[in-house]
Amino acid sequence: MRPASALASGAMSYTTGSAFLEALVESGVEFLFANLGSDHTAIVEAYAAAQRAGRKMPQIITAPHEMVAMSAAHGYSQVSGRAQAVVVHVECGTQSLAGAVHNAAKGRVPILVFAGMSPATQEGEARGSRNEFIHYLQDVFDQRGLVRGYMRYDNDIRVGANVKQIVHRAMQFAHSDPRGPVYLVGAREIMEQEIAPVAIDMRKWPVVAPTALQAEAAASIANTLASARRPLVVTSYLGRNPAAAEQLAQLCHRLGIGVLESVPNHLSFAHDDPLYQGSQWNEKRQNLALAEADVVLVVDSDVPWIPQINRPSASAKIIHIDIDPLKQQMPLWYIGAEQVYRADAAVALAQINGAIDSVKLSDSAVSERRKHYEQRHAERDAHLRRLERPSGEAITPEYLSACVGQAIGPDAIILSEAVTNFHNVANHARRTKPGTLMTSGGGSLGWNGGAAVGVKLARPDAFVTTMSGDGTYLFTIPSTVHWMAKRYRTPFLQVIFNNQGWRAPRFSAVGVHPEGLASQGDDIGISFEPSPDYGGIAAAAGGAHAERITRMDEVVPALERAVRVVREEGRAAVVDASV
Ligand SMILES: Cc1ncc(C[n+]2csc(CCOP(=O)(O)OP(=O)(O)O)c2C)c(N)n1
Ligand SMILES: [Mg+2]
Repeated sequence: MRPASALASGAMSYTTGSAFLEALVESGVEFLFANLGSDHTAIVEAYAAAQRAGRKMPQIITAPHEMVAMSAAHGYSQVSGRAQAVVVHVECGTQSLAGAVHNAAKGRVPILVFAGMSPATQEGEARGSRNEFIHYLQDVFDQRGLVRGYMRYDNDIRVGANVKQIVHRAMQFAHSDPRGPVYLVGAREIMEQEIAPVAIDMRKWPVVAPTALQAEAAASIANTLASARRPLVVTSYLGRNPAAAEQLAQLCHRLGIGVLESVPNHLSFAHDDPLYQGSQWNEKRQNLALAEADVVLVVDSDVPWIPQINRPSASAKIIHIDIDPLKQQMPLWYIGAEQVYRADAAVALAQINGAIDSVKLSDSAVSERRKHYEQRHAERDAHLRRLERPSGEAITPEYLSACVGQAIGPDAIILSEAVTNFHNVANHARRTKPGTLMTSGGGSLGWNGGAAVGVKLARPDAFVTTMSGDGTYLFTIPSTVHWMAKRYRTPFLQVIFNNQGWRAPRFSAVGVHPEGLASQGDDIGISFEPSPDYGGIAAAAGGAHAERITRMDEVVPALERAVRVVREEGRAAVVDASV
């Protein structure tokens, strides 16, 4: 490394904080989702100096709540693949990131989180030494331990001299498979330390190249699929990489393979493709396609089935391809696969497609398989359309989901956090393109609002819609979300399935105690009566357009008004629908 004289010239004082910000710019960070505190003096000062000097900096996005900051970075990363920075206040700001840390880890979403640490001196030994009472209270023994179980990498910036290398190493972890969040901390005196600028050659900090199958493995999988009677692919998120979705479509069309999405967090296969066999969530029934398959290829899935309810037949051969086939962060995990491969889905599927060229295919077998799956697809489609039909006055989740899908069009992005209506969104919003339907990938509710802001920052031209439960809407911290949506001009449509509270905990209780007392309809602490004015919260915080609807005939006009407001007025809109 050589000193970069250009960086030093004219600098008032070049600190670890200055170098940290420069490293973010070098690694392509556009936004810094920030919730600042007394630990960030060096960063704030360096930022102001850089602005004064006209140097490029990430844009600061003020996030009044850390959970929303991290969810926004999560959304940004989901549609761009690129980690943004989240800056939070010492240990308590880290705790306020809350379940967004879980979501990023489980969803394998790259994000760089930085938190300061309480000053390490108290008598003025170095610039940044303790000068506020809070520095005594915020000093803890293991700040990184708060999130270590979720981070791909965590480190303490112990000296300023190599802070850039530490940031770039953290980013390598974040962007290399299995991707995910990373966490850096630095004490105030270290961030304030004056250092010599260091020039970084970004060609020397690449992401780890994707892993391929061994050539024999690709040929063996191609042969097994080609000679199967009922081959089925089960996936949950290979579509987060559109190239993998393309390869999957090619493979399935060529061989007549059905596709089942299990607890999908990214659309992986066009829902109108005749080979598409639907999705499975928490439905308490055996999936027919899974039961009938003799070869099941599981690619990129954390929960391909829930064996207590739904599983492949005992004689089915299971092949598993995943970048993290051991699920190293899950204490209990096995699916009975006979062949397991660690590989990138897009690379592996392209290899299998390549290997098919040298497999002798039986045209009649391929066309029989295709016909079988097409028939099943058509039956499913007819069934879904029957469910979507309006009947009576009340709004059904199926009808609402279908209407939303139509009102926003095929290119709009849906962020679904619909909980007991996850399957209704997946089944009836009729998405056809990878990238147009996603969930958080985790289970800590409250991602969708912040994520919508992040998705809009990454893709300003996209129409973004969130579909969530009423309970989940409150988990998003809507006052913060809608203030940010207004301030940063990231309008989106938020559709709420209002079923007067939390339905999922009742389902869970009844699932374990079918004849139990909770099943008998008593209030078990899950009702949101009296119903909050959900749209009113967003209107007060961010001037959002608010609609509250209770009848079937109100759905289409309300959605049309809301879509128009988002598109033409650039304001967010909330449609609170009683279901
Ligand atoms: C942060 C967090 N807290 C609690 C839960 C447990 N939980 C799972 S579903 C649910 C209810 C969600 O309510 P709502 O969004 O209204 O969906 P509904 O169950 O009514 O479909 C709760 C509290 C969770 N998953 N995440
Ligand atoms: Mg609810």
